[in-house]
Amino acid sequence: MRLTKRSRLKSVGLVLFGATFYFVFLKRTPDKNTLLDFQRNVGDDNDVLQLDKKNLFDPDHEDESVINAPDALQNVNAGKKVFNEAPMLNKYSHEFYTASELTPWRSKPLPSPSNPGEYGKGYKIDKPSEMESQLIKEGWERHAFNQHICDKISVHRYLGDKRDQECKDRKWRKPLPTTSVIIVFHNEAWCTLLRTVYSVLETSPKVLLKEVILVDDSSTHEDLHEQLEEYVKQLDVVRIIRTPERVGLIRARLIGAEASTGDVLTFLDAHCECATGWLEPLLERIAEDPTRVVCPVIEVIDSDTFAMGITSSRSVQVGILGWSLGFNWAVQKNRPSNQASDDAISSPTMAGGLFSMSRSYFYFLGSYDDQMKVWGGENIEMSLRIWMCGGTLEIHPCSHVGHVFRKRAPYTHPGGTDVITRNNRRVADVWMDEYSEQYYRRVPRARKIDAGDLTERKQLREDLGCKSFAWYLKNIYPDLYAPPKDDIIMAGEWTNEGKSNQYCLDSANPQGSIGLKTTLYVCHGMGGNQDYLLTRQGEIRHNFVKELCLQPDGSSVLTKACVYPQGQVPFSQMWEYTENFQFLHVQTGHCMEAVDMTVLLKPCSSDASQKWHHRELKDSMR
Ligand code: LR7
Ligand code: MN
Repeated sequence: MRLTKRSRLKSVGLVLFGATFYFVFLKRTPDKNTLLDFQRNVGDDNDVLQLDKKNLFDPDHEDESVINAPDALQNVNAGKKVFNEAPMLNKYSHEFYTASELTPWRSKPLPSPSNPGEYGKGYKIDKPSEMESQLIKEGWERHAFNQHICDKISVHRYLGDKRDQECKDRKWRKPLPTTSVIIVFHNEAWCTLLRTVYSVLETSPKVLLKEVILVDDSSTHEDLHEQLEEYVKQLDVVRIIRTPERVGLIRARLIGAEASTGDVLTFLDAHCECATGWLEPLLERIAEDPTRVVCPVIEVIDSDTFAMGITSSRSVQVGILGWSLGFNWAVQKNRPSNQASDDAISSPTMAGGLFSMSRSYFYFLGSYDDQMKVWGGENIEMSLRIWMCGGTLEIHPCSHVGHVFRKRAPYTHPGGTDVITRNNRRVADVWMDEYSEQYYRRVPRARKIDAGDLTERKQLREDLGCKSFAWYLKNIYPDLYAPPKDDIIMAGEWTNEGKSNQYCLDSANPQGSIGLKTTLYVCHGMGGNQDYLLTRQGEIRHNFVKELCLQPDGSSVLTKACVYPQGQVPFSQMWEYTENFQFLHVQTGHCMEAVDMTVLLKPCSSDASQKWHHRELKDSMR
């Protein structure tokens, strides 16, 4: 299982590698399909937001990315301006909903196990006919997932109830707030959109579901116009709102929120599937404390087979961020010992698409930055804002919602990559204080992009009396390490003399995976995969999305989790940059050598392929 996932990720890397090659050598402007692929490899700042997979976590495997649980689990940091709406539930609320009171808005047709995809199983066509192969191909092109398979699976499919027993046994306290479910989309496939809607209607208690609001962000696909309008008429809690022009997912969500009337806003992407009992845990947490923002466990729906599983509580991953402002997943170690498997888990960041938040708290906290366009950045912005301004961000292990993870965005990105970088710059400039420099170091070209007017968002931060980014680092995400200036001996890219200094050390690791082999790639001066720090402690650190350290395994040079500053730098991660420009590995006494397009650890020699020269990054102000 693990191996297949790993190797699948590797093959994704190769595809991306190809896209970059295409761009760098043919100097073509990337078109809409290669745009995101391009960013991922050269190291733009939105790479991990479009993770193709959420790797399944194996708690017994030491190589996983692991972070420490913060000490502060609760709302420890109320800002100056306090949100003082009384919670709906208090310690005297002892009444529970009965099962029949929680009857879903619509009942699910009985599943027939022989139907494709039932019980969350994947579906594969063994020997597709020529015509079928053509359909499959067209589906992938149009939606970046296997639409043909998606169409074969019932929009009512039953996922089974695979929750942990503790979750199944839970009773939910009364009264819970109502929610509006807001689903924004641009050119979504009919099968995923409708399955998202039905899964909401067929799993959400009628008493809790006020409405489902579909916000069509100016889709051009014909079926999403009258046909959809007609179709949803039969589902009387579902409404469609159309944006006047393509406004991007952030403003589309704002439009949906404005039109909604429920106590709580619940956002979902348009290719999700809610599992039994997903809503009650989210709403109960908010009813107890309206400053909690609660995410379900986001399950992977395979983009090829549409298989979907359920994660058990002990394997739930939380959201983190890297200095390039990319989002990623990690497992928390040292979870508080009194934490039960049906307790919410606090999370430093959220993926962004799936969460519930009290409507009034959403507006109290400044909703979204409406100057952010199309896609990206808003999830990190909101995560930082929640934590720094007095709220709590958490994941409830009893709430499970699937999401189709795609390898590329199937839609156009008006404004190209600059728009995403601009969104991220707005996050860095408003929320990161002096640490914004860490972002600019990773994404040097961001300095040249105009972030627009930030006055309002800075004023919001001031008005809410939010804490500093340093506070966030210390209390919420202590594992995001920024080596102090004095510890950095040299930072930038490393060219290889044997390759005429045209090729650089390259992690080929846009997703921050652990255990990948270091490679060579044509120097691009843009940081990202080619940004390395040599530290006073002797480490070669690399952080594009995650803090990683170079550590050999046999003759390969791998990116591994750093040990310092939690512990001493191990000999296996200690390097010396010699006066002959070699990277000497202290433990083995061997040197890094460029061999073809790879980097290997070899006995030291005076060969030019072992000479590495430091070069500052383009656009860098250091
Ligand atoms: O211009 C647009 N207008 C839209 O309405 C672009 C997109 N959209 C819609 C789109 O149809 C979809 O329903 O917005 C929704 C999200 O877009 P995706 O599915 O292309 O985004 P994603 O799943 O790749 O990206 C994640 O990060 C985004 C950053 O802006 C959003 O926060 C997404 O909601 C978010 N998705 C998730 O959190 C699901 C888990 C993925 C992970 C990790
Ligand atoms: Mn999505």
